Amino acid sequence: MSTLSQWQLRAAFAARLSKMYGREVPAYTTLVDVSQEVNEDVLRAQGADAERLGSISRVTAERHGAIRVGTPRELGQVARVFAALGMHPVGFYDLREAAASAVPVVSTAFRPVDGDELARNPFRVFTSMLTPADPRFFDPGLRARLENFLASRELFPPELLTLADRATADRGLPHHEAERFLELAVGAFELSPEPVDRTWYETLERVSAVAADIGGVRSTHINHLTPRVLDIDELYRRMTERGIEMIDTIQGPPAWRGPDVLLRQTSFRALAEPRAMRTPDGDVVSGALRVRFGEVEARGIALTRAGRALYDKLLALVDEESTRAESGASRAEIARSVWERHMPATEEELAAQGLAYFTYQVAAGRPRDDGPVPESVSELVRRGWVRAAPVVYEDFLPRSAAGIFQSNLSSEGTRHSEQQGTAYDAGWLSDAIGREVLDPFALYEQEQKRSLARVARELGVDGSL
Ligand code: OOG
Ligand code: NI
Repeated sequence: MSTLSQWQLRAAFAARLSKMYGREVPAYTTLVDVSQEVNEDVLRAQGADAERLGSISRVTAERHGAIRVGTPRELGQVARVFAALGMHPVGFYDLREAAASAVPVVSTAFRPVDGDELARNPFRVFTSMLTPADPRFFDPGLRARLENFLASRELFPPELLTLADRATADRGLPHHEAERFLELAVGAFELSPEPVDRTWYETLERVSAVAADIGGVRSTHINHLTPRVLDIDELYRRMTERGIEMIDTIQGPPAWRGPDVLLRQTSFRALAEPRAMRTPDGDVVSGALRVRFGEVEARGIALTRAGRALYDKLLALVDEESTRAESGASRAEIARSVWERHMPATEEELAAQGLAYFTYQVAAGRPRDDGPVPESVSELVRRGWVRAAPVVYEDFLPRSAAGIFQSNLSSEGTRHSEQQGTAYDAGWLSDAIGREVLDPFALYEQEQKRSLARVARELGVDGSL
């Protein structure tokens, strides 16, 4: 009897989720189709260069999803389901701080962590948890009602969790159990037909549309599923041409002449979806909610801590120059000019200044000079002994994430900023879910270091590079 390994489960889960979401939100299918057209065109125009940040088969299958849960307990259960798929919590994002309007959540991303696993299938899920204890959003009365409501619901059937734990322990599942596991896992993220209690939903909506989406219903659902595209500016143009109204910006780094770094994302608001509503008299009526949307992203090179600090500094500079904006230049134009002044414009410069991560490999057929082996990485690369390949950014950006949340909300919500927020951090999150939330920088660095150790070994260099 055949067994599905964890990556096979992950790939199957991502594919089935995609099929389900396409049924639920047809505009998602359009987005996937247009992304694929753009990717094929880029591949045709650029050849092998188009695959520097991932093979075309990886990029074509690549998706991230977003889900939202209410409690540490639910987050712990999500972590068990994703652990079965070889996905681990990486990074801590505090979206309560990252935007002007109210987003009462903290988040992490579940994803594969090692290179081979990412190459097989890089499926990741941005996962947010509501923060009812934060007094800036919830007064004590509402907090208590919300926590009671959340404690009484069950998002994941026990059978799903049992199968998940078995898959984790055995690193896979036999065929028929895999089938059952996938069915239950996809089902857990489907939109529920159960009527929504309208009064309760609206009470939470006054605080935040995200709070209502999470805590106003008795189930969870996938919020969006995001394909990866190789040219997001072109994608944006083609979607707009098709009459799909995109949000007015592409979040993240600007389009510019230098290397693509980190992550660029854009989105559109999905249409309202019919949802059954229960009125205060107990009648069930048809209503509509507009909470889900479409998003697309382009991924670039992972930046080091120093590179990220530079990115954050440039973001602040763009903000500052945009508020001054005497010239009437658009934010995108200002961003491009800021980047051209301050961001190194080649991969070599990014590497030399320690701003981005690369893996290194001894070049096949390198020039056979008789001199001693160069001792620095940059010299090895310059003289053709070693080749550098950029490490792709596998994570998210808090400011962009908050922008994505925000641009798709119909109301601003309320946040009482005079109050002190509850403190959450990666350590708190690790304790809450009973698993270590990994540091993304450490993961990239480890990959770079491993490749350098291999190069040193192959070239017979003493010590490390
Ligand atoms: C998550 C928003 C963040 C991204 O790609 O940055 C996100 C959500 O809406 O639940 O998905
Ligand atoms: Ni997203």
